[in-house]
Amino acid sequence: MNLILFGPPGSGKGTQAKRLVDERGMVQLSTGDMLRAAIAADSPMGRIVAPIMASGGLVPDEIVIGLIAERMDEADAAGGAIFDGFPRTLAQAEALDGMLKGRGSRIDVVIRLLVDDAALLERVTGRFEQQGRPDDNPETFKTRLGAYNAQTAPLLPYYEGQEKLKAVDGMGSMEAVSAAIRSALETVRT
Ligand code: B4P
Repeated sequence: MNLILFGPPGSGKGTQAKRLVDERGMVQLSTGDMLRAAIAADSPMGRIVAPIMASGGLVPDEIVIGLIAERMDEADAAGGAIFDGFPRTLAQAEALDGMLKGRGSRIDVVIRLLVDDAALLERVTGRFEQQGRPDDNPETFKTRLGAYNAQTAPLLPYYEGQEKLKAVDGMGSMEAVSAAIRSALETVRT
């Protein structure tokens, strides 16, 4: 099964992706984690993306599409992938569909995590205080939420048109959200 975890920044995509990996043995493909690893390694690409991420903007499509393309073999080997934080633009969604089609595969379901803006701010502020991730400060968070609303939320009709979208209440505890995702996945035919 290939699934997309979809939602605004701080909605719990990464948190739930890791739980799904533990439960189902799928592979997590997180563009956010890949970009942070490139920054930590101080690679040429990391140096390009660091200021973009720190400002709360989206990294150029060609960079994140390239990162996902490099990791598609892992998804094949694991029998499916959890796309976490990707796609975030229509160009990324179309590229992903093309890559999967070329491998005789497809997205089976898009899980949309519903969390209100006040709870998002509370979560990322909490993480900022604990971990100091530069893009979690309240000002940058506003930019990230703006990017989500302007560039990523317009993908919802794309997946609705493909009848792949399932909304899940993301406001509960991590366990409650995992349980809701589990029930949503039970209804997916692959
Ligand atoms: P990401 O790394 O994808 O980060 P995110 O959207 O903030 O996080 P996520 O929704 O995964 O939240 P998490 O589980 O961590 O992106 C970071 C940046 O990378 C972007 O702004 C962009 O610049 C760049 N980028 C990444 N992918 C890109 C792409 N495809 N195209 C262009 N640019 C891209 O949870 C957040 C916090 O909430 C944590 O502290 C967690 O513990 C807490 N939490 C989670 N679930 C909770 C729950 N149920 N209750 C209470 N707290 C909870």
